[in-house]
Amino acid sequence: MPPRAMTDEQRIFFETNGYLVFPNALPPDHLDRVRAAADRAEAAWRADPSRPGLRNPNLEQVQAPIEYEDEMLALLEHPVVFPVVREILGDDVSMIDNDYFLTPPHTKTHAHWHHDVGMAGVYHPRSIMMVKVFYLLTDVTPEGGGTAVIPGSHRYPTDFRLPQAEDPAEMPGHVKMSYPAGTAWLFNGRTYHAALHNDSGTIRRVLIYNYGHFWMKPWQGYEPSSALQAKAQTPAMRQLLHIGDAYGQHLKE
Ligand SMILES: O=C(O)CCC(=O)C(=O)O
Repeated sequence: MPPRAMTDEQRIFFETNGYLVFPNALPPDHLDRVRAAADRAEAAWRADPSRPGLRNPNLEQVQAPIEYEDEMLALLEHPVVFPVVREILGDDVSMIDNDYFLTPPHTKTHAHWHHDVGMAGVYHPRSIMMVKVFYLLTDVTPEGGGTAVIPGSHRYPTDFRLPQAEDPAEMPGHVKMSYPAGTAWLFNGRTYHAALHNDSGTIRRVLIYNYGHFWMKPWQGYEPSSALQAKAQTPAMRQLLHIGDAYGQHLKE
């Protein structure tokens, strides 16, 4: 059993709001390394249009960046953020999907209000099924195309009627996750969220790591390759990359 990762303040904030912010999760030297790796991944992705990911005017998606760069793979096990993800989800934590999103300047939203946990056939309104972590690689200003969340919406009943908003920024009660580069933040996958319009002149760059339980399959297109699995050096990384028996797998230390 590892030592508790979350402070009482974090536990109460997360339970109440459904999200949590980690200022300076990537200090300047780490941020430089991750940005350099992200640039290399982006260049490889642009050079080969057969590589997976959206190439839309309002979203460019380098799909599964952990397959491109060890620096991206290592972030799955971020020394501060991952222990918190594990504490929230439990010892059977695993990777569901991972992306590098680039939101071009002066573009409309690519994602209206939604939450991530809509699996049919499972009644799970109070279970935490997924936790999604965002690492900001650029400063995200309030008008810079960042994510917005509705605090506390992870507790909405499953039939909750969300107001319709043409512009996601018209949603009552939302908060904008605009923070400096190097910030990480996460949410309970049931928290309603949207991408806001990018009304700024700069690209938003963000890495997104989604975690669930080991018995859940990775999202299609994010199944770790055998080359990636061969890189797993720690029990946590093996579990994150879906190495093990489907049932009974959990971290012990
Ligand atoms: O680009 C964003 O900030 C929104 C991402 C999103 O909606 C998602 O990952 O489910």
